[in-house]
Amino acid sequence: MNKKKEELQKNTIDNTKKAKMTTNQGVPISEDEFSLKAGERGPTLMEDFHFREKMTHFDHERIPERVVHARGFGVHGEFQVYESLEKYTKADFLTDPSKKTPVFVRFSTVAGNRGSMDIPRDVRGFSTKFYTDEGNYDLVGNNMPVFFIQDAIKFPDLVHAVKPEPHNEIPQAASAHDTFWDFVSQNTESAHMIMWLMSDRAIPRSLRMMEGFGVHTFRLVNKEGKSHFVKFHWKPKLGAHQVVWDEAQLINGKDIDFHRRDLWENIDKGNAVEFELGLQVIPEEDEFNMDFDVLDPTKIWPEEDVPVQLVGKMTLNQNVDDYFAETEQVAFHPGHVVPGIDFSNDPLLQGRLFSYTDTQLIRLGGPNFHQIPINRPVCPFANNQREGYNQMNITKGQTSYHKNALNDNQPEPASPEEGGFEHYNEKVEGRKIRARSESFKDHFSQAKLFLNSMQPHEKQHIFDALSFELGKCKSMDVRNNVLKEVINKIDREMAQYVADKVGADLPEAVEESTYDKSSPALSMSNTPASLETRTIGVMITPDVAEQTLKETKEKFEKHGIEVSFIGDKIHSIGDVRVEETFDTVHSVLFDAVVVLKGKAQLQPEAIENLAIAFKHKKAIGYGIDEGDISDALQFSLEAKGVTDIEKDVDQFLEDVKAHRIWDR
Ligand code: HDE
Repeated sequence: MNKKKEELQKNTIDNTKKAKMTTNQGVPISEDEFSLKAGERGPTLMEDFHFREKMTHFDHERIPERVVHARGFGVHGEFQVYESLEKYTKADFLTDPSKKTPVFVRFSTVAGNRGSMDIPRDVRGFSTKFYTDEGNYDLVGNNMPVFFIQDAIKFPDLVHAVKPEPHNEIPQAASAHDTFWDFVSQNTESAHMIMWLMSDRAIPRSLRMMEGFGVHTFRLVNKEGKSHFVKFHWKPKLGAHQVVWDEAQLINGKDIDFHRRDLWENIDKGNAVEFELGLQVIPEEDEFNMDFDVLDPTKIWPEEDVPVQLVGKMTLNQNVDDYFAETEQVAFHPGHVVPGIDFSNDPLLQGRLFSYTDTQLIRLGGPNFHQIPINRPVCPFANNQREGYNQMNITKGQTSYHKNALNDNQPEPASPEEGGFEHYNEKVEGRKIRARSESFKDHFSQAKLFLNSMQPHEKQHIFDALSFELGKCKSMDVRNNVLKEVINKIDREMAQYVADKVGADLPEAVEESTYDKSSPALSMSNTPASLETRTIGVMITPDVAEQTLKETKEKFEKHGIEVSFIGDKIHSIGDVRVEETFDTVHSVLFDAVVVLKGKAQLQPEAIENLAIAFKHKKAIGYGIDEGDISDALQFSLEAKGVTDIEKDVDQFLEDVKAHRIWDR
């Protein structure tokens, strides 16, 4: 148990243990079925304190959901740095390789409500709270390294545009509507982020299989006071993988909880979920050596120019005990930093530094939200901030001010040498001005860089996603504006394709971005691939032999693959359980499918599931005891990625590992 989990025990109540039911005042309850009435058929009495308490609590059980990132899922884990990073930072958790720092991570979608589906086309939040010995450090990032806007003052506008439209609250958890695309056409700084959002990064296969990014440029400051600019990355051990858009839409219907279930179950089974922390570091003196402004959050530092150094590993390994108490009440803030980590002047980051505490005040009901168990640091803390709603601490002493002579100035600030936080001593000078720096003006080069870096199938997915999204817009003006102001300026071929698809005007050829660099690290095709924790749905006819089932299971499970048998009903064949049917699952819920046929004919649902798996470019395996299936199927057994698993299971496994047969 890590230090934070241990600390949480103080507030953990185990109702699964034999416990007598009481009121919140601790009074034992003799009966919990009937309210207190004047006569069996009479009115309920006001004096029924048990009824009143139970109902009042229920009436007040909801708190406001987060204004963005409302739907989230949290897990515990720990982080360990590989080697001391003291040349860059004095942060204790980044300089002591023997230290295991507890973490709590909350993954989220951005636009949808708390009850929305797991795979809309959306950005994913990736927030990490490190409970360090020097206080909590929050890395509140996303699964995309850039953002839509360059200045925080535009955030309410962006969010109002992407959220359901205010007059009818349609659509839920989707950017495919007029107000969002209108915003994009009027705010072309979003061009680069739009490429990410239209790419497969926006529909991850699993929360365990996506990258994370701190987005902004931050600072690392070492003991000597020297500062480096830094970009933070999380690299998933399993690589970054996606589903396809048609599949995502089906999954959202078949299993709205697809991502959280995947994470919960994998952690529950003891499959460690691992991410490596990566740093891109440049010395402060190199601030002006890039062909963009390092303060601009719509720009990446191409990994080929500034390599990502992998400096530590985060292992997520424990589920929460109580979703509300932990995941819903956790309060992240990019301003929660520790000595050795500091901010840059990125105007988006600067605005975030205000917003996050402000939002917790309304969401968690007052200034003492840091005392909620999940938010409490694991190191000692002391100051003069007493009172306020929901004060949980009883602080001794007559004085609650500094300086004082009555209590010897306790609690006393620590000097930087003693570990006190010292803001980086940056020189700042300027006139007050509402303006954007000229150096933020280039909106299209890196959008083009991203497109240049895609494999053909990835590029096609972007074109198709744009066609879907603009096709959903009702306003012709919006479609035309996006094409003219954004798409056409990034890439002519993309403009031609989309204009044709959505019946919009093809804008006149303009000087599109001529940026010809590419960055292979941006393509998801270049991330690690693995068989571990992959899922295979094995569809069977009712007469398949027990032995065949056992052998098939064995064949896959030895590679860490999870096998589910899907039959006409839930039953046992010998010792083997057929736990799923076509009522309970679908091929979209698996990475790959296999069909095992005995004498009996394939069910129509199996044929349909296979066709959909084929369409979604999944590996398909088959094993036929008797007869033939080629006539029943809507694709050829000779097609790429369709394999007889009795003859060539290795080929099938290769295809599963490759995730999809993109060139089928
Ligand atoms: Fe957030 N963001 N954000 N954001 N954000 C919130 O804080 C905000 C931005 C991110 O799991 C809110 O506690 C502003 C960028 C994540 O609990 C709110 C701006 C990035 C989460 C807020 C941004 C993020 C939030 C809503 C523009 C990636 C979920 C609830 C200046 C680096 C945290 C809350 C969790 C949540 C404001 C832009 C990531 C309103 C004003 C850029 C992962 O405070």
